[in-house]
Amino acid sequence: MTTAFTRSIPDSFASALVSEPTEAAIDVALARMQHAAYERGLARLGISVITLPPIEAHPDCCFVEDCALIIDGVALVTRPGAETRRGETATVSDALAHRASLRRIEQMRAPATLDGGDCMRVGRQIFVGLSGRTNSEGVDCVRETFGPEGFSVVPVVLSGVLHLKCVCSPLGDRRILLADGSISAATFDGIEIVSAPRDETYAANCFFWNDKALVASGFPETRARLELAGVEVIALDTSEIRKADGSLTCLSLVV
Ligand code: CIR
Repeated sequence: MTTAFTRSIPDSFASALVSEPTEAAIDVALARMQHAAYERGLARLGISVITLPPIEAHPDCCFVEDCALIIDGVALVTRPGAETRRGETATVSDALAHRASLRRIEQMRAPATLDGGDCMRVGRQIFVGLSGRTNSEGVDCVRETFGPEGFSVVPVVLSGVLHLKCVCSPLGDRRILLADGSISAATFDGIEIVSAPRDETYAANCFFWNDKALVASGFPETRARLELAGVEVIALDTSEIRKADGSLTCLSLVV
């Protein structure tokens, strides 16, 4: 059975990093309920969940996706772009060290920086966003780690978004969900695209697994397009996670 790590939401979550603060404060209790529903969603997809304990000193610690890139039994523990998040990776690295399914664990070193949210694997390609969080040394490190495993690494220059996967996410090995008006479809040559309308960009980040997907609720057109493409949608309320610039893939790390 596939396993995913998540991390509980700390009391300090209300001080998570945000690019544009929302008027309403984060409701931490509600965020915890949404996180629990997410974990149940993973279970509905047939994924067994291991929940890591929160780290109070790191308000963003529930966004475990940013701490490692794991593909086909190889893990690269990242060096997150935000300095305040760098202390999150040690315990993720420790947890990964106990997974028998991993045959290699690498550690990213300075000056490289990379957030897992900037990485999207589609088949044998890994698209990596060059963002405010991920630099070219980070992209090089992904290439050094996964190139020998037969993956090609495609840098994607981003502007105006936190992470690559804020505007797109994989739907298996040959298809992606991509927000209209974000990245040019030409970047994803040979990959089938299901588009999300521009005014539903947030929903372009979904967690896809075996023809089902966890999708943010409140985005009817994206839901309809996914269903038309044969994806069974499990809708989840992410209001509080979103206030901290988080979305669905950010909350787990599939091993
Ligand atoms: C941050 O700014 O780092 C967090 N508040 C949000 C991280 C979201 N992670 C992701 O999209 N992979």
